[in-house]
Amino acid sequence: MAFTFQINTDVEFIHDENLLKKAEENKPVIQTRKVFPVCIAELVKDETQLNGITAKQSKKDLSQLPSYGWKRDDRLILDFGDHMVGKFEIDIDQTGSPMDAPLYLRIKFAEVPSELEAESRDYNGWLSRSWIQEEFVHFDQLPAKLFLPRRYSFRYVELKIIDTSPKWQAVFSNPTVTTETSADSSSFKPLCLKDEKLQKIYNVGIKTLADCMQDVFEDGPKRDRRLWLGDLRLQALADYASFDNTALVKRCLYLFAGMTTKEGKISANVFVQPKNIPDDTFLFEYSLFFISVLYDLHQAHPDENLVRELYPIAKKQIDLSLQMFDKDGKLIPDEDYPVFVDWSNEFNKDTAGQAEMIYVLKQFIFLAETIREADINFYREKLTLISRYARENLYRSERKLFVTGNEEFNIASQVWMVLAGVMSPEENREIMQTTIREMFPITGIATPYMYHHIVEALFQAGLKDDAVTLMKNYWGKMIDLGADTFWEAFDPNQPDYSPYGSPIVNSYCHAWSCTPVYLIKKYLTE
Ligand code: RAM
Repeated sequence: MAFTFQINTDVEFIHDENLLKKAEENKPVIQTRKVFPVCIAELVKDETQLNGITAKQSKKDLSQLPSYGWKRDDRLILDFGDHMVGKFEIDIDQTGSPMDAPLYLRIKFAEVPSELEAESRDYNGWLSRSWIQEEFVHFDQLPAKLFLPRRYSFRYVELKIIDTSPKWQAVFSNPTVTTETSADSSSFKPLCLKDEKLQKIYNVGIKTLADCMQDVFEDGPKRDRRLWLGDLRLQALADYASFDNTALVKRCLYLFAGMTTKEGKISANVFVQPKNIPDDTFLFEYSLFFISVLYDLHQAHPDENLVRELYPIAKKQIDLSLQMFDKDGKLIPDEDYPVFVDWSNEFNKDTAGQAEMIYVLKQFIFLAETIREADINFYREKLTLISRYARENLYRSERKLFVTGNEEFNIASQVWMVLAGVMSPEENREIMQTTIREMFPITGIATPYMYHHIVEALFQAGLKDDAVTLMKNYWGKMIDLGADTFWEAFDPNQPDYSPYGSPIVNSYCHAWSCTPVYLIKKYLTE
């Protein structure tokens, strides 16, 4: 894992108030719902489940909750039965002698059971420990209502009694979550699939997407809780295949379009609280994917006016990226504007980046044609040049694979060149068949983001069975390990792997993993 922080505080941004007003006009209504736990749970060891831990129903009966007294070191784990995003409250009283000391409580929210076993003091990862969903509260008087104003992402809530006093115990009642989402399920009809495993994958994908649909398409409701362009692209595709909330996609496009750098570059992510703020992080293809999101939206719901309105911003991304290609059409990577492709930095990304440019340039030319732009020959010529460079210099016909960097052959190069449609359909098929033969089972990839692109490339190359098998082996395995929503990171070869060294900061409901919703609808039902 080697995604690194960027600090670019000297970058100047512009705020286009006209575009940001449109982002505001497309602000979604947040739907709320009251949800109650399904049982009191306890943790048990289970090697078949994530990190070797699962939660099972306790002998304590939830309906009797107000009759139980809780003392020092007791742990009450409430299981809400499914993944929740929302605000938690519970009534607290006491039983026994008068309250001769305060109640001191620790409250933990966990998306998966193993988060409850991890102690925050042991966390030493590179991501902020402030993401750990844990609070400490004192109550000087009871009865009282505990209402936590923060929105949490969880299935389990643990109330650990740090102390009462030997004379009295705490009593809990009415635990409730008010869930929040901007996904409107009322008019959405989920797919019914014959294949049971695919149906489960699809259902969990829908839940993942819905829980990430908030004021913007968040990447993860636990973390980072913001709008990332790379995640948005995939969420929007899954959204058209399900809830079809186009206003939310438009809102996100306007947010990125309304806050570029002075030179016109789009940030990799933006914040919308306490006000609209672009992050000072830039990724080569995340900026370019602004074009892909606009293209995909236009495919799903043609809107020439929107394309015309956002075209200058789209064009700027292409123009800035074209400056990174030499006269032969070769991408010269810039470490200040890195090609992302995947979190791993253990492989060379130059060829994948070259392919991503081709992929987006084609979409850009389509958009330019849509609005009858006069001056697009320049871009057509660039597309020819960059594609020719890929075919003539990066393709090794004797191996039926693309090379990258210093004679390296990796999976990302093949996948992105296939998605970019650089070679003929027959050659694409050969490339993916060679990839399966030489690079499967996949190693060193831990993001559903990269797995998504591998599966889609298999579908595009006509290898439907292989695509379905990979989808089942990857997303299906998360379900086997207990997933209610799909995870930010998962390496099937080492299921316990966390990019941060501890599950407590992993996001177990992460947007870029919801794509089976799109893949199943597009490639298996249409
Ligand atoms: C992480 C998040 C986000 C992703 C970036 C690149 O911070 O998981 O979803 O897009 O990496």
